[in-house]
Amino acid sequence: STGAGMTLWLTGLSGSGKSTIAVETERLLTKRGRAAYLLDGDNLRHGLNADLGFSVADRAENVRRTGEVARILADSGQVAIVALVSPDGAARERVRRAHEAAGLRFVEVFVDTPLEVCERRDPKGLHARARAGEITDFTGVDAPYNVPANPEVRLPAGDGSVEELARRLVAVVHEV
Ligand code: GGZ
Repeated sequence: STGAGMTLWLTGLSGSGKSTIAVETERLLTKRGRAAYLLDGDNLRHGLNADLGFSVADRAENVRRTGEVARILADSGQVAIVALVSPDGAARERVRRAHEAAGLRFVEVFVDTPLEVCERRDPKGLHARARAGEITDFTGVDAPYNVPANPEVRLPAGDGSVEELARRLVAVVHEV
C-alpha cells in the first residue's frame, strides 16, 4: 500500500447492500490503521444534501457534491468510502475524471444485487411503497439505473457474506 488517499465509490440499487458493505470496509480499514471515512447517501441527505430530492437534476447535484467531498477527503490522504445509489453513469464518470485530474485513485464498485433480492430485503419498505405507487421516481422501479460498464470491482452481493465482500475492497485499497 502506498498509503495515498483514494475513493471507493459504491453504486447500486436501494437495498443492494452498499451501506452495510461500506460500514464493514470502513471498520476493517480503520482497524488496520488506515484513515477511512464513510459518506453515506442516506445520511448526507439529512445535512449537506438536505435540500435535494430525487429528480434527475437533484441526483446529479447529490453525486457532484458528494464526489467533491470524497475528493477532498482523498486529497487529505484518507480512503473516502461513498455509498450512493448514483444511478447516472455520466455523473459517476464526472466524479472519476475529477479524481484523475487531481491524481487520485477512483475505484468504482458495482454492488450488483438483483432487484428481486433488493425487493425481498426491503428493510425500509421503500420498494413496496414504490410498487404501490406511493413513491415515484424510485430507482429500479420507475427511475433508471445505468449499470456500470467497466467497474473496477463488481460485488455479487446477493449472496456472499458482508465480511467477505468488504475484505475484497480492503484488498483493492492495498493494491498499488
Ligand atoms: C432511490 C430512494 C428514493 C428514490 C428514497 N430512489 O436504501 P436507502 O433508501 O436507505 O437508500 C436510498 C436513498 C438513496 O439516496 P442516494 O442519495 O443514494 O440516491 S442518489 O444517488 O440517486 O441521489 C433509499 C432512499 O434514499 N430513497 N427515495 N426515489 N432511493
